[in-house]
Amino acid sequence: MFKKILIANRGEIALRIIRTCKEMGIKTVAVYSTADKDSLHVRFADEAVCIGPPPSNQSYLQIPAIISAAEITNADAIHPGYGFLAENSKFSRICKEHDIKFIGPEGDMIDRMGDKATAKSTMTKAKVPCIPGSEGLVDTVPQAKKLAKKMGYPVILKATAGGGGKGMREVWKEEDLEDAWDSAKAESKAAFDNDGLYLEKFVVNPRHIEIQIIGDQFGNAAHLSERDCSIQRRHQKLMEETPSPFMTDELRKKMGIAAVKAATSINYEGVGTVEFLVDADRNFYFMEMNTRIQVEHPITEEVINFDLVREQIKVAAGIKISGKNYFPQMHAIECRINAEDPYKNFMPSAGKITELHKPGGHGIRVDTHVYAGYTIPPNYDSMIAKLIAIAQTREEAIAKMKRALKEFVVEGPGIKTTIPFHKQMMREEAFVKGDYTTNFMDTFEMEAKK
Ligand code: MV4
Repeated sequence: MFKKILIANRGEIALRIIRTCKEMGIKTVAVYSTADKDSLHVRFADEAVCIGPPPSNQSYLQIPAIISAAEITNADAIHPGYGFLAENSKFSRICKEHDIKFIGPEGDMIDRMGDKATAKSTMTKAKVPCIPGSEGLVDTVPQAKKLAKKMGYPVILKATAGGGGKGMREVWKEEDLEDAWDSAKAESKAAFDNDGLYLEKFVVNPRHIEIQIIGDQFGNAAHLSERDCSIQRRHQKLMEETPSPFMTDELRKKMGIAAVKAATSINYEGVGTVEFLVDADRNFYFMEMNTRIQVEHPITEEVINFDLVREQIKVAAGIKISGKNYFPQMHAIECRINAEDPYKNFMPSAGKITELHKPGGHGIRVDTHVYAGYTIPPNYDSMIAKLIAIAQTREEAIAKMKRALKEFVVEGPGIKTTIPFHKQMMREEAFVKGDYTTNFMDTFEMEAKK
């Protein structure tokens, strides 16, 4: 097992990883930017190294500074968390060159799944159901038009380097294809310096359901059931739940088998997520694979009683998995509490938290790095806490979440949070019925403040 892990991240996920390391008897090294000098991950780690000024491209994304910090402190592994360098193939390779274990897949695996057209053709070959569309990239507008005509509109153009909706365009009729092509190409060139596009049939009103998987270094893989992440706004997830209210035992088995096939076909090592789109008839299609621990991993942990970070560290250290699949025994819902004003288009707010009360009690988990007196820096993402409610049934989980949201107090000059949004969600008819798709937020409006 590793003796010392450097955590190349900040915020709640850095704390989350440090906690598991402590339980495993592994020493920890925090890295931090000057904006985070008073952060809990710095205080809770055994050692801490300042790696630069507040902007992340000068600190949390500075590979040389992070590698130096690992070498100075004699860390034998680096956990990248999520975001920042978590899916950076170059970083994974550089860690390896320095004899530091990157807790995640090898560089080539990250590249293969990071290029969406390559990932898709890999999965097509492995017989994982994929959305009908081009085989690999499309080179010209006439080619795209020909294929779209054959499949029928609507179609969608996607950047192969994309993800998160960048460089993506829906096309509903042939006359709109050329403009969509030009703007998708320009956008992906600017964002990723890669303008490769592929084309798919557009799935109308789908659900986003992802399967958590784990693979070891010996070719074994297993699934840990699904998370429903359909409630998103501008490709940012707002809340997640498991099991999905749309799921059936039969569909879970089928999607689980497909996700395990996806993982074993590429000899996947580490924890990962296979994202699927599910249509109204419960057809499911591979969309993307994430090669990292995800923000929403705690809901899976809570319904299967399994520490994903612990198992992630174990497989990175070369320990075999049992290979058994896990099925939900409970219901869990996560609300992402962001420092954003839901009454003002989710505009980010930063500043000092002067008053904080975290909810607790039976079936409530709060993953957060904030405390009373903490100043939210403006440099990073706005998530300040994940509030998770766990119960025997979905109805009880909603009741617990409602109760916990009412207990949660985050106050400070100018600080707004998404707590009022989540309170309203817990009363929304479509949510309460579990009858929602990725289009849910398109028509959502905040009720007037009382
Ligand atoms: C799609 C789709 C419909 N049909 N592909 C959005 C981000 C990227 N990961 C893929 N996305 C989508 N791909 C086809 N063929 C609809 C979306 C999509 C979406 C997917 C998951 C969650 C939220 C979404 C919001 C808008 C569009």
